[in-house]
Amino acid sequence: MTQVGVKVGIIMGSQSDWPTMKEAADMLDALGVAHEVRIVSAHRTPDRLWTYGKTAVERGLQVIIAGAGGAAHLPGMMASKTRVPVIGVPVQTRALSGVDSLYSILQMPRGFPVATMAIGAAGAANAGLMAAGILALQDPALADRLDQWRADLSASIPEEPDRNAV
Ligand code: RP5
Repeated sequence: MTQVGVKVGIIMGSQSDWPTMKEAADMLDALGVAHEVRIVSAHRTPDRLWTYGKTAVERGLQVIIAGAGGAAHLPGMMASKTRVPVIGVPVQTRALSGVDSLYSILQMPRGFPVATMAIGAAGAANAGLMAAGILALQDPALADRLDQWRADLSASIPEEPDRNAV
């Protein structure tokens, strides 16, 4: 279903990717960025991938966050289908710890870039921040919220470690 005004699409290859990709959604929620969330698999639902990519521009999407694991072709295939910038999140896998996902997403051929994040939850959270940063270029209120979020994070870091922590 098309939602008016949604500029960020979060897509993932499987329901099993949600615990990771939720980090991106949570970050966007924290920054007040409307987004949609879909399961779009390069291998299991290729027609869905094609339609999503083909309609992304006309639907007003400005950033797509794509997470997948293993033979993680979703971000790259989406980048092939639309000029909307794609941020790739390598989901951590059990067999190869996500190195397979990372390489699958990172090694795009010249001409079709995917902005690849770190493996797993940190990468997904950073994808949300990256998407917000891109939108903030044209949205001063969002820019203020992002600046505040960054300042709050910096302020939360103690100058000295807790020596009793284990
Ligand atoms: C990929 O295969 C998905 O992105 C997921 O990370 C992985 C495993 O999917 P499931 O078998 O858990 O559905 O397409």
